[in-house]
Amino acid sequence: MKRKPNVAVVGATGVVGSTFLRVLEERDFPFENIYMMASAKSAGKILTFKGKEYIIEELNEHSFDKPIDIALFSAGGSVSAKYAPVAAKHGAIVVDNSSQWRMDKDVPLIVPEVNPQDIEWNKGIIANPNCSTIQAMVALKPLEDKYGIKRVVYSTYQAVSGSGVKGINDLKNGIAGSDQPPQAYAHPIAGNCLPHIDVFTENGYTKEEMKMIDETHKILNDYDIKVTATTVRVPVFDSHSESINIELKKPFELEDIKELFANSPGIVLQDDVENNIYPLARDAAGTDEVYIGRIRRDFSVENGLNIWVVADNIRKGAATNTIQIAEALLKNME
Ligand code: 3JN
Repeated sequence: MKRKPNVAVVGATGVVGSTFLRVLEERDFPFENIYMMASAKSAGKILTFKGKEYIIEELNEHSFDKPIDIALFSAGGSVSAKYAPVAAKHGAIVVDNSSQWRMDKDVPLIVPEVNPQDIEWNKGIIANPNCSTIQAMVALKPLEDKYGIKRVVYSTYQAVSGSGVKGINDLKNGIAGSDQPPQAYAHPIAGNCLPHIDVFTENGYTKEEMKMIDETHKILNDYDIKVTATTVRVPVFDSHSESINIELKKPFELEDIKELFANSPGIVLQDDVENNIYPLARDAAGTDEVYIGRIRRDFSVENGLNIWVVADNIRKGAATNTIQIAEALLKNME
C-alpha cells in the first residue's frame, strides 16, 4: 500500500480493544485516519490515542460507508457476525478477534509466525485464533515441520484477564476477602482452579477445549493430528500457561529441540532448571513473545515430549497477533 491505510478499531474500549490501541502506538502502525467504534454504551466518550483525542462512534450499518482499509474487531461474536461482512462488503479487510468466523472455510485463521501464507486467500475477513491456541501454535509449528506431530495433549492454566473486566474483578474481590458472588465464573476463582472455560458442549468438552482442538487442525493444516485438551481457569491475572504433551512422528534429541525453539520466530527459550529458570506468567505479562521451558522427554511413549509454554493472553494471545496480521496486510498491499 503506497498511501497509509484508514483504520477502524471496533470495540475500542474493551480489554483487548484498548490493547489494540496500545500495541498500534508502540509499533508505530502507519495510518491516515483512525476511527474508534464501539456499542451505543460507549459512543460519544473521548479516547486519547497517540496524544490526540477521538470521539468514539457508535457502530452501525453506515460505519463503513467511509473508506476504511483495515478494520480491527474485538467486540464479541455477535457484533462480528453482523458487522464484519458489512465492513468487508465496503472494501475493508477485517481482522476479527472473536470465534465467529474462525472455522469458516472462506476465512483464514492466522498466526503470523506459523501460516502467514494463508493471509493471501482472504475474502475480506481474517480471523485471529483463540488466545490459548495462538501460543500453542507458535510452539508446535517448528516441531510439526521438523519431526511431524502424531498427537497433542493440552492442559491449560488460564489467566482471569481472558474473561475481561468481570474476571479480573472476581479475582480482585476474592483476594480482598469479599463475599460478593462471582460475576464471570460458576465458582469463586481466588484459591481455586476451575476446569470450566466457556460453556460445556454436548460431548462433555468445553467450547474453549473444542476451540483449541479445531483451530490446531486448521492452522497447521493437518487434520490427522490427534488432539485433546483440558482448559482450566486459575487465579492468575495475566498470561496463560500451558503444559503440552506431544508425540512426534520421528525420533529426536532434546538438545536439537532446544536449539530449534531458540531459533524459531516469536519464541524465547527459558529452560535452565538448575537455576530455577522456566517460563512464568508474571514474567510473560506485558510482552509479546511465547516462552518455552521444562523441555523433557515423555518416557511413557515413543518420541514423546513435554513442554511448558507461557504467553501474555491479551497481547500475543489477542491484540499483538491481530496487529501482526494487519502489518502483514500492509506488506501485501505494497
Ligand atoms: O477465556 C479465555 O482465556 C479466553 C477467552 C476467549 C473468548 C471469550 C469470550 C468469547 C472468546 C474467544 O476468543 O474464543 C470468545 C469468542 O469469541 O467466542
